Amino acid sequence: MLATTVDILHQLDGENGEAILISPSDEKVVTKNKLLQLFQDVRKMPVAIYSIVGAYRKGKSFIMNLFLKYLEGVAKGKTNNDWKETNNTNLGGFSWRGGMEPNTKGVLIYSKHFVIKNATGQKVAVFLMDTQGLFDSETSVTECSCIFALSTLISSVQIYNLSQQIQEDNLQYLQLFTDYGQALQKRGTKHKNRYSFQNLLFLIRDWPHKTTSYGWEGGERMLNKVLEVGPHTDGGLKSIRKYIKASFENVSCFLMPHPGKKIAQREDGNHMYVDEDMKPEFKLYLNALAEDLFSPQKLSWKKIGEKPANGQNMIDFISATLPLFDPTTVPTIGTLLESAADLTAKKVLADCDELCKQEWQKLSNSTNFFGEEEIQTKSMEIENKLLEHFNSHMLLGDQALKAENEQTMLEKHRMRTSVFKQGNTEKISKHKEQYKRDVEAAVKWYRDELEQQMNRKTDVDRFDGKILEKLGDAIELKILKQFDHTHHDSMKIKYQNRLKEKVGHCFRDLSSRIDLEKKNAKDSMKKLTHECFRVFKDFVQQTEAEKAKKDKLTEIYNQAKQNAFKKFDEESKQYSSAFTETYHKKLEQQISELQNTEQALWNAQKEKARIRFFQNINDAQLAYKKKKDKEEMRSKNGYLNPKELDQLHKKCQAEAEKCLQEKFPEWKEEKDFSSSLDEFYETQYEMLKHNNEAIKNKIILAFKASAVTCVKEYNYQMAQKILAQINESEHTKKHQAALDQALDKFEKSHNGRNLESEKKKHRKELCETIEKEHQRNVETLAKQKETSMEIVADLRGNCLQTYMQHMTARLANPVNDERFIQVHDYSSEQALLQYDKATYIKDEKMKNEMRSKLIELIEEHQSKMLESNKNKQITEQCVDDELLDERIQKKKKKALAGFNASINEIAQSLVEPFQSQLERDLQKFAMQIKIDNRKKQKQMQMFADNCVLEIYQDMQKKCSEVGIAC
Ligand SMILES: Nc1nc2c(ncn2[C@@H]2O[C@H](COP(=O)(O)OP(=O)(O)OP(=O)(O)O)[C@@H](O)[C@H]2O)c(=O)[nH]1
Ligand SMILES: [Mg+2]
Repeated sequence: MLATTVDILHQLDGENGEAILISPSDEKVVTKNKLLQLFQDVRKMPVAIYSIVGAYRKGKSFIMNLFLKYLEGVAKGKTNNDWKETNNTNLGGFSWRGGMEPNTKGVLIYSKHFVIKNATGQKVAVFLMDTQGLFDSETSVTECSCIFALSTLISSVQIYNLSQQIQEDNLQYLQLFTDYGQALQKRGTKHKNRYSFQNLLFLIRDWPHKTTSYGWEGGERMLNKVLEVGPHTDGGLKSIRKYIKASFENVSCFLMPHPGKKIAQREDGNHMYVDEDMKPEFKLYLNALAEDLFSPQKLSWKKIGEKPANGQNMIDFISATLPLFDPTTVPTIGTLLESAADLTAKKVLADCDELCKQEWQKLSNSTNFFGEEEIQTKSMEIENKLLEHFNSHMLLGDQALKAENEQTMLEKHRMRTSVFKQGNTEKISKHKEQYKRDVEAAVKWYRDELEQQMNRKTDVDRFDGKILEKLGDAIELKILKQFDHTHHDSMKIKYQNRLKEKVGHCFRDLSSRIDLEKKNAKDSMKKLTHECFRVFKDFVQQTEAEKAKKDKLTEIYNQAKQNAFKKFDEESKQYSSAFTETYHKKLEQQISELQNTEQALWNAQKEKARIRFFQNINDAQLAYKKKKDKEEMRSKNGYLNPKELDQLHKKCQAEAEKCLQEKFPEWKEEKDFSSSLDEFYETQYEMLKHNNEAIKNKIILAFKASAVTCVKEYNYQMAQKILAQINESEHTKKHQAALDQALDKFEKSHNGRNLESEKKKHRKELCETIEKEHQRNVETLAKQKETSMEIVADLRGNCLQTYMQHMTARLANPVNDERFIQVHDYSSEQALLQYDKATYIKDEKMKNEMRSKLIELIEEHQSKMLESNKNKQITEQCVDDELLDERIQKKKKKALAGFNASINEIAQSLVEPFQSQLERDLQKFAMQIKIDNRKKQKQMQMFADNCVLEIYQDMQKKCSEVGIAC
């Protein structure tokens, strides 16, 4: 049994560690204290525990002490072989010694840990564990199993210390111990590692075969060979190997050379350590092994539940594990024979179970399902096979053991049978579930696929039932084919039918959904069409007044239509144009029908209104004309300035519109009506303007005619005055009076309203004309005066000539003075009488002046004649009076003839232009003023006479210039 006390087996030389016994027999407190002592300092640090186990007296404690030495050396900074201090003969930590007697007792952990960083730099507390040697005569298989199992459970690395080779029994024991450990582990721990144990190192001591190199390399070769499962490997061995591989996370092997005789053959109790005693080869591989085992790369920490265990975890874990190995309750294992029998039984049972498992597995692997009877038959068959195998292999052990194991085997078989049954049932239900899932998946796929494909269709195709049917059939065919291909058992038909049924449901569901969708779509389109039509109607109604007023019917309809279709397009976006086309057309038709009806109605109304308008427009026009006539009457057909004319037109227009408004108030709302009235207004206004213009022309003509009349009258008056041979101042007075009279008459002839400028213009022209006439008259008067003086001079000359003739005639012969005075008086009287008789000289003043002058001349001639008479008296014989008379008469005749010829010639040339001028004027007067022709002619005659007089006077003057006496 394991040691029950804490033994400080060996105190290292001066070192501060101790080997602490871990025993299940300890009180909990003791164990706790020991564990605290061990792991107190590394409660939070991952822990690695290196354990060694194996047959007694094989150098386990020795090599663990060397590892301890190595670790301490490393801790002190020593490397390679330096750690083996040659002068130090102490090798301690764990108790070791030479001799045959077993030494180490129980499971011991060295209290001092060594902190080593692993490959990731994490600190790991390394502990070393030594165990009691196995297989000595005092240690039972149970104890061996406990030692092995406990140390393997606690450690992270288990070194299976073997001598010279790995024997089959080593493996069998290994299986036994690990099996035992696993069984206890299962009992006690809740932690589940993938592997039961972590690292197993086969450390082969004293490796004798030189052909295989020491160390890891040889160890690996050795291990492969041992653990290899060949075709000829015994079934039991195979299972051991598999078992080992399956139980340990990592299995490795290291071949150690022999340490040398001095080490191997030391005396009993000798634990003196001399480095030189070890063969260099041994030292070399020892060093290599220590370096590798504790290298950061190979450092292996303890795992609990797959997690790194720290000191605290180890306290808990070991505390929980130790009670499993309580000697009073721990399961016992018999002797080796018993164990062998047990092992055999165990193996046979395991083989039978494996066989059983395989048999049932074959059936399980089959896709078929089995009924109750079928399973019973199969079970019997397998049982027979198992019994056969059991009887042929269960060679060790007594009958009781055999019977017991046979029962166990059969029990296990029954258990497996029921497991199979359960599995079969589960398989059936799983299969059913799978079928159900497959059916569901297929149905889902069918539904999704059908829906997706249908969703990709346009709404028209989507609503076409035939397309859905065709698609549904195609997809159904596809999934049934797939289903048929996937399943190959008796259930298939049933679930295929179920699939068909569900697919049918699915199809009907989608079909009815699409039908509903179609119905909804149609309904919503109908509703939309209706709403859009309402939009159209509302817009038309809202603009009713506008429509009537402005004749915007088409524009309004277009706008309303645009609004309606805009709404239609926006709200039917979700549908294709192919689907909405029908409704679009329907809306169009509705709108068109309404539009036509409205248009017809509107046309009728319009026509009615037109008829009414034209019935009333005549009255309006009449009202206009009446007003116009009235206004014209009021203005006495006088000329109107543009403003007045416009006002008149507007008044008339207002009258017309008033009339229209009374009879047909809606007339303004119709553009045609107002425009036709506008045309009338325009014509009327043009006529107004034309008439006004004619009035203006008439007035202007009247102005002109009046001016001409005034000029004529002026001329007439002035001609009278001129003929009367008035003097200049009188003439000026008369001119002013005649001018005033003419202007007064002109002024009175027309009031000149609205044509003041024209009147002024014509008045000015009149003044200018009269002024010209006046100037001419002044000239005429001046000429007349001149002519009168000439005439008077001529008269005076004639009278003087008469005097002279009388004198000459009576004084042909010289007379006495008396006679002379008589003759003179008589001649003078005759001359003056002649002078006074001349009535054509109107200028009395001038006539008197000339008379006095005549008298003066007569007196001059009297004195001359007196003198001549006297002279005659003296020269009586000098001149014949008759001859003189004759000569004078001849000259007179010649001059008169010349005068007459000259008169004729001059008169002809001067009168003609005046005559034509007169004719033109008369014609003009006759045409323009339509006055009494006869009166005009008379006036013209007077004028012509006057002109003839002027011509005569002018001619007289010319005659005098050329020396012709008139
Ligand atoms: N042949 C041989 N002997 C060794 C070796 N290592 C140590 N020894 C010797 O074996 C003897 C037993 O050493 P221990 O270390 O006490 O052996 P143990 O396996 O711990 O023995 P128990 O504690 O009784 O199980 C000592 O005399 C050692 O010198 C080795 O590798 N080969
Ligand atoms: Mg020992």
